Amino acid sequence: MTTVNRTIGAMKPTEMEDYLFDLQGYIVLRNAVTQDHVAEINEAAEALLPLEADTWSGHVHCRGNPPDQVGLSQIIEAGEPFERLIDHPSWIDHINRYVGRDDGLFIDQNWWNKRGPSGGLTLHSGGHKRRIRTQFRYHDGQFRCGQVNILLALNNIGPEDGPTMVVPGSHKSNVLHPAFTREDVSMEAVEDAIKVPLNCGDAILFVDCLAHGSAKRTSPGHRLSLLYRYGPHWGHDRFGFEPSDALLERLTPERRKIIQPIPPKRPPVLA
Ligand SMILES: O=C(O)CCC(=O)C(=O)O
Repeated sequence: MTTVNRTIGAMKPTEMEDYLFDLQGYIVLRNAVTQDHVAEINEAAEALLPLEADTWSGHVHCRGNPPDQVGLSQIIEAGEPFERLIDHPSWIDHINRYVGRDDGLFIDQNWWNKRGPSGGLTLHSGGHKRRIRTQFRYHDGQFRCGQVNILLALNNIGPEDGPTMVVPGSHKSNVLHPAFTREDVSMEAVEDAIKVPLNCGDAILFVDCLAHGSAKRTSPGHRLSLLYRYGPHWGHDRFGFEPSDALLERLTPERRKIIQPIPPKRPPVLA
């Protein structure tokens, strides 16, 4: 697998990254986030636990099957370490380029995920679906993708730790992957799906129409990751979550524009 090594900081997509993203539908950003920043993220997320499924801690919502499978939606509300990721210099130029700079950005889902043994995700997505929301598009020298995901590894995610798995190139497929027609769509059984192991602080950037999922974790302990899904500014939140007023007030103008690109337009409140 070709990956591009980088030092943390403002990084424009390289020609090779553009090539690989177009060809494979994903790239790996090594050392995207510092270990100190990762520690702050995990500490802030763990401080919200334990939570029962379908309960809230402030504006953060818990889903899954705690304590072993936990998804914290709207984790962006949990403090500055999450706000810093919105326009993180390790990927914001890539996101702008692959979503399409003229379109402006919106994050339509953000969550922190803790996954214990046997946790995994079956095969989903694939170019054949031709979904607009998650589409891959390149036209006249410009990428215009509907949803580009950053999945950040918050601990080491090796081959046995439930890594993300992808079918490289499947974002352009016209034909259904035969695995979709079988009952068992666990990723390990999907022909030509590959594991993408990540070290703590690495991120995989992928267009959501890439056929993907994740391997079952066979090692003890938990996989920790964070997912921000970026799309064009006219999108809306996948589950209907809305940013709190407090979050909107404390964000920088650049970050607020990505969290709420179009503020609601309402008549003035009369006294
Ligand atoms: O958790 C993973 O490794 C994959 C995430 C995923 O399937 C998704 O973003 O739809």
